[in-house]
Parts: sequence; structure tokens; C-alpha cells
Amino acid sequence: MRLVTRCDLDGLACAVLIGLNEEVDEILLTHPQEIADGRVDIGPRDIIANLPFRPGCALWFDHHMHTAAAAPAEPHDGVFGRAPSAARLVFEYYGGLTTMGEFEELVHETDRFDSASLSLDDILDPQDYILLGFTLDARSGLGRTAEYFMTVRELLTERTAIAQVLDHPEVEERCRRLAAEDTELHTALIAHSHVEGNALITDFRDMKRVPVGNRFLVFALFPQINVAMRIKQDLGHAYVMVTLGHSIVNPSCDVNLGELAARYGGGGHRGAASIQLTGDADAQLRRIVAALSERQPFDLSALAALPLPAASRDPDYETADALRRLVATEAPPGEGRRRT
Ligand SMILES: [Mn+2]
Repeated sequence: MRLVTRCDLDGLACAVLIGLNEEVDEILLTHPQEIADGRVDIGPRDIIANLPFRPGCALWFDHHMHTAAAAPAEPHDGVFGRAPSAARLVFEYYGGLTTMGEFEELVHETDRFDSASLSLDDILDPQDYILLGFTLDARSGLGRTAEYFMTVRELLTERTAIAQVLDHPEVEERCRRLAAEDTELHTALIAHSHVEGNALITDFRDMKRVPVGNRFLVFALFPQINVAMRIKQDLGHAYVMVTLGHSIVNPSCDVNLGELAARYGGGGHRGAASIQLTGDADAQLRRIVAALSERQPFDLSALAALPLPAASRDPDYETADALRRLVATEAPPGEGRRRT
């Protein structure tokens, strides 16, 4: 059988669990759009996981409810349902705790990572499976991710303890580079951001190379904002790239970002969206910011005094402590650090 999945922690966990229960001799890593557009030939020896359905596959596992429009009317094997991760559906399908108890932690952490139910600690000082998840993020720009995916899949399939997985030279190297990118991104975010009401506006248009870093770092650095907007110049094309995201630390933004983006020719979901702006970008940016920032601004002086990370993987990371105190004092009742 061939497993068709996505190159992220959820796809990885699916690959490990399915591989233990089916004869998988080939893995194809692809993107949801490739499947949705029918650019991948799918047949009776294919198992699709963490990706949209295609008719004719042997098994299908997915939890992305926005693909519900593409949910098949025809009967199919596998599971499609609401769950924090596709790995959770796979785990339960093949017997869960009874048959694969040793993978419970992998599945639990994949649930948290895939649904972005992360704490400030997970963002500023990720550990174990959460750290592994960040090394697999294609947006981390670390390259050669498919080979890396296969290496880690083999380690996990052999039931290597997560501490040993992280000690593997390839994994260690990626963790090291991620930490370096995070430190750079931290500095860049502080230098290029300002707050408008409840929104953080980061303008990277004058940066030649934007550090990739952890995409949630912005929410840990500015825990009082509930929505972030990032502006970048697309060098190859004549447009300005705008990405919008609800904070995972302060999940109180009620603006539907997908709908807002659609008004400017972009798209996305309620909590995250992107727009390629052509024409007069500045005028459009001002209107988008106005739609995002509907509350009074916060005093940022406390944040300006925070130290930059010396070693962002240090367990005694000072910034994390400072942010914990900030969140404890500023978060309105009922809005904790964790979403679940
Ligand atoms: Mn998923």
C-alpha cells in the first residue's frame, strides 16, 4: 500500500501508526491543494491521511472540517470526523490504548500541536514531541523535509524514546537551526512591530531576509494582542503579502479572518488567512488594520523592558517567566494560556 499524507507532525504520527497496521511500502508527502485539485493519481492501493478525500482510495482519515464540502457521498473506509488531529482518528481506528498504548503520548502531543493548543512554554521553550513538530514545519524553511520525515518516522516506528529521537544528529541539527531562527525572529519582531488596539502589525517590507522561526513566537512575545498581521514584500512578484492570524495565547479575537481576507481577494479560515495585495497596498492595509483593531491599545512599555533570549532553549528562560507574569496579570478572566 502507498500512504499519501502531509509533511507535518500529524502526517508523521499517521505514518507511524498506519505503518504498524497496514503493509505500507511507499509514502507520498503532498499538500491538500494537490489532492483537492486532483493532481495526485489515487487508486485502490492508496491510504490518504490528514488530507482531503479522493474517490477510489482504500482508506481515508481526516479531521479538517473545512474539507467537509469535499466529504464523499459514496461509502468509504477509514474515519472522517471532528478531532484535534488525524493521528487521533487513526489511533482509535486501530484499537487505541488497547493495541498501541505506547504511542499514546505521541498522539496526545500531536493533538495539542495540530490544534495549536500550546502554552507559552511550548512556544518559547518547546520540548519533546512539540519540539519535534516544529522541526517538521515546512514553513521553517529548513529544506529536505521529506527525507527528514522518513528518518524520524523510522525512529518512532522502532519505538525510540523521544529523548533519543531528539539526540539523533539530523534532529539535533534542525533544533539548533530553529533556535537560531527564533532568536533572529524575536529581534526582528520587536524592531518591526507596533500595536494598534488589540492587533499587532509587523511590517517586514524593508527586510531582505525575514527569519523564519516559530510562527507562534509573535503571540508569546505580545500576549496582550489577540490578532497579528504580518506584511512582507514578495520579491519575485509585484505584490505585498499579508498574513493574518488569531493569537493562540489570547484567543479572544472575533474577527473572521477568512471573510476579511476574501474582501481583498485573499482567503483562509476563521483563525488564519492570507492576502496578496496588488495596487495601492498602503490604502488597503489601512482598511484591514481598521477592521482588525477594534479595542483600546495596551501599554507596551512592559514588553520593551523584556530581555532578548540568550539561549531560547534554556529551561530557566527569563522571558518566559516575565511573560507568564504579564499574562497572569493582564489576561481577562476566563482567558487562560491554554485554549483547551
Ligand atoms: Mn492534521
